Amino acid sequence: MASVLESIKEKCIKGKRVEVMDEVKRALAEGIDAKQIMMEGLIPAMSVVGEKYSTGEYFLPQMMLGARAMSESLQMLKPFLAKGSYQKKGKALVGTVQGDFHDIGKNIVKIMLEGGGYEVVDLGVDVSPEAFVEAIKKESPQFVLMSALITLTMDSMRKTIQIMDAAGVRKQVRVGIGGAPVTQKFADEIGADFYGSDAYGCVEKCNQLLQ
Ligand code: B12
Repeated sequence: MASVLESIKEKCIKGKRVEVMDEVKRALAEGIDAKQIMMEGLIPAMSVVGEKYSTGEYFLPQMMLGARAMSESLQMLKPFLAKGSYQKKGKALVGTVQGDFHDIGKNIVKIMLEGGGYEVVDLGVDVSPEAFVEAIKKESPQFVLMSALITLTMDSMRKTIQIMDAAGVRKQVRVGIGGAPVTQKFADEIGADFYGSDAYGCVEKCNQLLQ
């Protein structure tokens, strides 16, 4: 019989939202850690959905069903993932860059940071470079964290750093970037302070930089 984590993955790939949520509840009731449910059930499902879309087996509606099952399950896991320290260590702005509407990864980064004791201001998706700059002036964060899932929108990260520089706010903050197509090489190229391949790594990098 398939394990509950395999079942979550399979049902999420098929976009069966209600069934995925039932299985997530079952996993929690069995005492499986929320982080494990996310890392071994939901996130791998999104990779398979992406592969199926790339090969033409899935079209946009199927990709949307998978994403909805993932997002709603994430909401359910949020209280378990974010139950960390409540003493705020610092403030971070998070946002998906201009032209890009993918927000699942950005939302996980936000939840993990909150669980790690950070105050997070979520700018949402399709955030213009100017909106990042305005928010830095208004919120005075220590970190600006940008997410991109589309190769073409990675260039918005470069533009955002350039506009932060021109507005004289670049040195006030540490800039972290991530998202599936982003790499350390790209982070070096555009002058970001760090790259993170996952949300846990992001919290660790922020902690290191605060020291
Ligand atoms: C779900 C999904 C969608 C959903 C998005 C729902 C939502 N609310 O986000 C929907 C169906 C709406 C969608 C739409 C589109 N999508 Co889409 N989508 C995906 C899919 C399948 C999964 C993405 C995802 O959520 N992954 C799971 C999360 C958890 O992973 P993640 O985002 O990478 O985040 C993790 C890390 O990267 C990291 N991280 C993320 N951000 C940050 C930030 C920082 C600072 C740090 C440190 C770390 C970090 O931490 C996260 C957790 O550990 C991917 C395939 C894939 N393999 O990525 C395609 C994919 C990204 N989409 C793609 C495309 C083309 C599109 C569309 C243009 C399709 C269309 N024709 O309309 C539109 C985009 C419109 C737009 N302008 O944004 C392509 C992009 C191709 C490319 N390389 O440019 C992909 C790769 C599919 C494919 N194989 O072709 N999509």
